[in-house]
Amino acid sequence: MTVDHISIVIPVHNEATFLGEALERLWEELTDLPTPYDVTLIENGARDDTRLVAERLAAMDSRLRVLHNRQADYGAALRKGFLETEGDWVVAFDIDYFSRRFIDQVVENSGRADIVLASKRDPEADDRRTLLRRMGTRIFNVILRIGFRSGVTDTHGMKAIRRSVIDEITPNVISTQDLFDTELILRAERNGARIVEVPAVVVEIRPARSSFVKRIPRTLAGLARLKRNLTR
Ligand SMILES: Nc1nc2c(ncn2[C@@H]2O[C@H](COP(=O)(O)OP(=O)(O)O)[C@@H](O)[C@H]2O)c(=O)[nH]1
Ligand SMILES: [Mg+2]
Repeated sequence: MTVDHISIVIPVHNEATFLGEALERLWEELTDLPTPYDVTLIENGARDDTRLVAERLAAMDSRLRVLHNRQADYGAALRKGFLETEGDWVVAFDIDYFSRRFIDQVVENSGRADIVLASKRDPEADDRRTLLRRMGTRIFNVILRIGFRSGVTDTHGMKAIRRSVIDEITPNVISTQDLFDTELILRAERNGARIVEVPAVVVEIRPARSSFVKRIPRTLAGLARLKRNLTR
């Protein structure tokens, strides 16, 4: 059980009106966390004042930093956050989905894991999202298991990754958007990384904003591309 410093990275996009309240909740969750930590928001492609709001909040709080890119891309934001932080463990959260319990589980498992995943498919998970989204998670996982012979049950939730794995694997990842982290985990798994899954409790603190249905064709095309790349 050795974690020296946790870097929390959170991609944000068009979150100007939600950011202040969400960060209040995050600070509350992190109260008395014994492990030193910092939080990095990575904003890209926002059409609202997300960047301004984020920078204003960061100016008042030494725990918080903001990174920025022009093009809207969730995966590119994660990549930047992973590469431009320094903690020996990186934890990836969404701005509407994070938990202190998960960080405690990361610390507890750090002696036997290189990656810790919060799995919505764990038998003890409590996933309170809509039926459509839960079905999507299930189908996505069947594709990973059968199409990619992966043993993990969920690559899309909260995750923590050891710095050495990030340094080794990230340069090879080509997927962007929502497949970036999936590819990183699949590659790490093939590389022998020790992956521990813990049950997720998913209660999003606001309704999902991105269209689930619109994401399907892009995700399927991305998976086909990934399959070709990984078998090459
Ligand atoms: N930097 C960045 N963050 C994004 C982008 N799209 C979504 N996000 C962030 O990713 C997280 C998940 O987005 P959300 O809309 O809740 O999607 P969900 O996966 O359907 O719940 C939130 O923190 C968003 O602000 C993007 O294009 N760029
Ligand atoms: Mg969400």
